[in-house]
Amino acid sequence: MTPSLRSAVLARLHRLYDDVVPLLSGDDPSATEDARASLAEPLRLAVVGRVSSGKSTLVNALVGRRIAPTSAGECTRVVTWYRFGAPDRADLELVDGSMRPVRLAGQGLPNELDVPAEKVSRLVVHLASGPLRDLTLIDTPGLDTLTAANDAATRRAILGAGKASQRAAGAADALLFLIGDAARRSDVDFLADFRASAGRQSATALNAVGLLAQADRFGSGPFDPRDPFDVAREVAQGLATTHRAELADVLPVSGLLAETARTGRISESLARRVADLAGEEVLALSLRRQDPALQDLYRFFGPYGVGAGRDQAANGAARLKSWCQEVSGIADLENVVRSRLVPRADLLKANRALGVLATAAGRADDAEKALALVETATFDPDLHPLQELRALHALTSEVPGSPLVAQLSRFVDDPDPVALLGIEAGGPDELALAARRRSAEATRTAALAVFPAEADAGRVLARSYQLLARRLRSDAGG
Ligand SMILES: Nc1nc2c(ncn2[C@@H]2O[C@H](COP(=O)(O)OP(=O)(O)OP(=O)(O)O)[C@@H](O)[C@H]2O)c(=O)[nH]1
Ligand SMILES: [Mg+2]
Repeated sequence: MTPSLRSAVLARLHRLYDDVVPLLSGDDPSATEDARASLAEPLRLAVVGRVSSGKSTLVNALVGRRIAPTSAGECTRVVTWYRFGAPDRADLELVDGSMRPVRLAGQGLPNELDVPAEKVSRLVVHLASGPLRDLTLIDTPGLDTLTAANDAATRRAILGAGKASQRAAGAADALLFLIGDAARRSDVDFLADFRASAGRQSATALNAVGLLAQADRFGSGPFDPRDPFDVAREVAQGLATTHRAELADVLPVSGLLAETARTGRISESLARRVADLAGEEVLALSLRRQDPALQDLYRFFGPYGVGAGRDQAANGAARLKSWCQEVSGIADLENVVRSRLVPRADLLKANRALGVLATAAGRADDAEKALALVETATFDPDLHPLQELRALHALTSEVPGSPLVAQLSRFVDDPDPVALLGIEAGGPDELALAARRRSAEATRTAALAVFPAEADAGRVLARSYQLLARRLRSDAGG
């Protein structure tokens, strides 16, 4: 999508908000105001999963700093936003609307807040950390916890308040969803709710990336000859296939090894202590897990990292650090975020903002009028890129092998319309003719398609080519 198409999407949405918001008097404006404001912000990526699944550890790895407290017990109690900003600071937003600063203890947040969690709506942390420039990370309390209030806080923040049917969508544009060795029923229900939370506009799976967290703990322990990451990769592939409709992908990661590598934990002396364990037999080493003198090593590297990291550590801290980073899988995760989510940020935000407005329009006094405005905008050429995104999501989850996936992806991601037509060069008339031909082909594909998602994608694509032909002609002054 070219920058001008992107700004046309945003401009059309602002016009729609201008038209619809006056019809919503009497409705709580916070969700619509927030969705509109988010159009000017970086992508909001929420990290969600069960209690102690490793969410905060992963957030630290992604931010490159040990900012979020982590612990073996239930730890994160309030939804915490990590945004770009200087100087570093943290503020609690309380339910009553007031704000309260939080002192950053050393580098990180304090383990305990001096306000009860139920009085907090969220904690907002500003950090001058490079990765946050184009990404706001949202760490959440665990789902399915014994503490129902924590689970509820996450659902409110990510899915929005109220009953599922009348919910204003929550605040996240995309999700990293941590799963264990198998997705439980409740995980799948949550993901289905996330899809539904953006309203009927969002039949999507591509904005929820699954993570098989703590991949270093897979396999059956120190005597298992298989590498835990190999086991995790296999499990992840199975889960990705089973949950194609809910998750864009499932990637094995070790948040712990990534956090340890990236937050300055590995000094030369620490590496030497790991290397000194080189002579230990597997059995002796596994018995030493309880040794108080080694507790920090096990906390930083986990049993797999200590065992397999010994040889690496013999070559010094830098080698141990890069090994931890490589095996952790964090680079693959960042690659997915940087190549699939961040470039689509405007579309994902616009899609959510449209969904939020559509939900609110249904509650307006004159709902018929408000919904008609939304409907008209939805099919406006300026918002066609949202149709492309929606069709691409449905197609990728239902018919991933379809030849239309590549074509639709190019419309969504590729800024060069000439490249889209697959011809080297030509005058505007020739290009417009090629675009019209492609449109006719897509219409034929739609007519012959067996799967509804492919038929829909063909129709959307036919219009994409037509709009492209129109733009090429108008660029040429025709
Ligand atoms: N071996 C291993 N341990 C991990 C990994 N990630 C996290 N842990 C450990 O698991 C425990 C929980 O990690 P957290 O990051 O606090 O988990 P969380 O999901 O934020 O937990 P809550 O905030 O309580 O929901 C901590 O003791 C971490 O050190 C990992 O990738 N590998
Ligand atoms: Mg946590």
